[in-house]
Amino acid sequence: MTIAGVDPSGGAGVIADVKTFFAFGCFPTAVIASITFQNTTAVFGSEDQTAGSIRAQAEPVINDLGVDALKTGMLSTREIIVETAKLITEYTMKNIVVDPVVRSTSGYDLIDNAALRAMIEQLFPLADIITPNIPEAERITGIAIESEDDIVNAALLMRDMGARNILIKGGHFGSEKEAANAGRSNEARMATDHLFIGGEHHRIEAPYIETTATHGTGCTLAAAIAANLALGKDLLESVKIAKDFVHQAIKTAPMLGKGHSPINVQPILL
Ligand code: PXL
Repeated sequence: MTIAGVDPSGGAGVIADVKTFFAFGCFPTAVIASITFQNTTAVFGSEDQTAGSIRAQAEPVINDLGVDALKTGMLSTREIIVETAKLITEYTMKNIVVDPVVRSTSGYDLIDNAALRAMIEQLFPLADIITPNIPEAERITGIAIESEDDIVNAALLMRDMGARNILIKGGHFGSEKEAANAGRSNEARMATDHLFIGGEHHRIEAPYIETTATHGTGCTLAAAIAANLALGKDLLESVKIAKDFVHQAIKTAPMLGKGHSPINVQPILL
C-alpha cells in the first residue's frame, strides 16, 4: 500500500508507486493523501485530503486485502500524518517505508513545518526505514550537508529523533564534489546512497548519470524498497535492488515533457 499524493503527470507520487509495486510483481493498493496540480516543469498547487478521508480509504482495504508493506510519500498536513501513524499502530502494520517528502524536484514546498514536526515525532519511530534525500535531510536536521561527515552526523541526529534505519540519498550531491572527495575522476562519478542500519554504515553505489530525467526517483526508490520488503527480502538487499532499479530507470528514461522527464519504471527492467 502507498499513502501519498497524486501527480497527474504520472512521474511521481502514487502513480510512480503503483507502477513500481507492479514492476516487482506486487499488488498495488493506494490511499490518496493529496492531489497535486503539476507537470514535468512545475508544481502549480495541491489540494489535501482529511484525516477522515485517509481512514475511510485505508480501512476497507486493510481489513479486506491486508497490507504486506506500507510506503508513505507526500503527507502534507499534520492531521494526515497523525491519522497515518494511528492506522500503522492500530493495525500493527509491518515493513513501513517513510519517504519524508518535503519538496518537489522542481522546487515546490510539499509540506509545512507543523507537518514536518509531526512526521518526525509520530512517523519516524514507526518506520523500518526513512529515505530522505540531501535537501530533505538538511531540512529535517538543520545540518548543512557538504561532506560525508555531514551525512553521518545528519543520520545520527535522525536516529536520535527516533528513526531506526536511515537511507540518505546522495544523488543531489553525487556530483563533482563527491567524486573529488573520493579521489575519482569526473567520468567515474558515483551516485552514492548512505544506508545506516543499526550501527552499520553501508555505501550503496551506482554510476552517476548526468540528466534532467529525475522526476519520480525518490518515490520510485522508496516504493521499490517497500515492494521488496513485502516480498520477504531483508532491508539491505531491498535497498540494493531498489537502487539498481532506479539507476536503470534513469538510464533508460524517455525524455518526456518540457521539464524534468519522468524516469522509466518498467517491469521489463527486472
Ligand atoms: O518527488 C516528491 C513528490 C512526491 N509526491 C508527489 C509529488 C512529488 C513531487 O512533485 O508531486 C505527489
